[in-house]
Amino acid sequence: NDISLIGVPTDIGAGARGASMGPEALRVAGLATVLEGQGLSVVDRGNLNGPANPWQPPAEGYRHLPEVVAWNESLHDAVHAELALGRLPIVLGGDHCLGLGSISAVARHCRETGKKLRVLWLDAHADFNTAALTPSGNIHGMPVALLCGMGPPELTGIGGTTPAIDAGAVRQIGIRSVDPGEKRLVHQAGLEVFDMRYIDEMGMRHTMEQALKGVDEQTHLHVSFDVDFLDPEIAPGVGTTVLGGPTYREAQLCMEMIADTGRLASLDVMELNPALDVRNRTAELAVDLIESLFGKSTLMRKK
Ligand code: DIR
Ligand code: MN
Ligand code: MN
Ligand code: MN
Repeated sequence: NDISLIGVPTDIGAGARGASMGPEALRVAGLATVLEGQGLSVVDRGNLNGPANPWQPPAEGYRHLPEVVAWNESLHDAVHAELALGRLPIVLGGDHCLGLGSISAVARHCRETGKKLRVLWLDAHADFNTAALTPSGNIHGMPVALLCGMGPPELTGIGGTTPAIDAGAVRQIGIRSVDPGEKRLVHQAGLEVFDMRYIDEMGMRHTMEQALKGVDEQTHLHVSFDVDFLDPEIAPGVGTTVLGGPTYREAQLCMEMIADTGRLASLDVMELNPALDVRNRTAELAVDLIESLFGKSTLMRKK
């Protein structure tokens, strides 16, 4: 598929300012050129517009709820339009609250085309908080719960169907920071989580085999890549670093095994925060990994 880049320059759902600069940092790191180097055709749609970050405290459990609604509605429409054109959208975040707008559009597209949705959520965090459970009010800690129908209707209703997705469509990988109440909800919802302990014990290869089990020709595979998935040693440019993430080699294998399915149909690259980065190295790393996600390999691969 031809690729469309959609920049979403906001940090409206985050606990630190700066992810709003993520789209430009990814462009500066050469994302479009690298994809073109893989033989892909790329169009950069530029950035969406939306409300500024008023930097307010939480109101009834949510920070910036109306602004988060506005950004996500706009992203939903943009992603859905690209999918309807038969293109592969790459969302350049922006904080991870935008996973809601992006994946609700993917889910709607799947309903319209009879595809089977599989979401790979690469993250240090489960992003499964609710207003009642959140320690911060930051909505970037809530998108998976919102997609599963838990939250206020102005968010859970984006895309026209609540819940937007079934928890059974999600596989979380790399998780190592889950809040106490969130932990109970993850268990209750039956989310399939491959946490760092699982990856330590079983290895990334087995982890990805499990996470990709059942993916076939009818599957729309969506990857929501929170850059804090990666170990902070190699990826310092994110707002909420958590020690003990996947190494460079583990992350490469993860991306390569996704590429091998040939089913990747949409992608989010979220939480990159250039204000916290070191000479754009985290953006460059993200681009390097995305190159592998779109099929770069060292040698010729058997099809
Ligand atoms: C924490 C941090 N669980 C919260 N969450 C995220 O505030 O809900 N950081 N997603 O990236
Ligand atoms: Mn996240
Ligand atoms: Mn995270
Ligand atoms: Mn590479």
